[in-house]
Amino acid sequence: MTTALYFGPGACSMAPHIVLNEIGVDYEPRKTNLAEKAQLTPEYLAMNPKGRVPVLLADGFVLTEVPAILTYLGQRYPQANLLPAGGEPLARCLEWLAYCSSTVHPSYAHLRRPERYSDDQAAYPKMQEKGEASFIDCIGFIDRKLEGKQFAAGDVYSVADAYLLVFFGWANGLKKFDMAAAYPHYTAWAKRVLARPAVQKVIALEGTQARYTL
Ligand SMILES: N[C@@H](CCC(=O)N[C@@H](CS)C(=O)NCC(=O)O)C(=O)O
Repeated sequence: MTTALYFGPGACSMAPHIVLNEIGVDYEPRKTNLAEKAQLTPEYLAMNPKGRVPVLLADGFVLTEVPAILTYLGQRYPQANLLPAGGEPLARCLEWLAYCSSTVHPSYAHLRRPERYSDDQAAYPKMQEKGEASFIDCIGFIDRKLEGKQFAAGDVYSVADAYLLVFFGWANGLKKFDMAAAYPHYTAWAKRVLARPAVQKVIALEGTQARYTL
């Protein structure tokens, strides 16, 4: 079975997209136009009934959910050294993956996808306002946690860094603040991550340069 990744440009699927490029594995990038609801076609839903990206096709099975895909790829390709082997570094890496998917991403979704959370359109503005505020709180938390750190899980770059870059881009894309002034530690870390050739390759492939220009 061909290895393939269904991704939406700039979406959370960018994290596994970066990881596939870091590993250097042969894969097919399958661009999915979320605005045109390509993730809701009968063919797509037959593959992933959740109607979301990312989807990884690899080793004869279909895998969804960013933390699962990142952990799978990290373990599957140990030579790439993208998942710490154990102890506190592995625990920290998994701690970040859980925080990103359970807290950071849903807060932003309240801003961008209020229809997921209420059928009452009158409730959207307040929900979006709170979602954005919660998301910005998360960005502040990430900034403080990255102070004095080379990478998220310790001294070595890992799958957690690929995931955290997604939210850096989303925060920068809000155009509400100067990231370097408001979030100096997150920005210093982002500069290290953005210097990686695999990361630049994915940004070019997805066409998201505007969000990652500092
Ligand atoms: N918990 C899922 C979230 C996936 C998700 O919400 N993906 C978004 C893009 S960031 C999506 O596919 N949105 C399309 C839609 O809501 O229709 C994961 O971690 O993979």
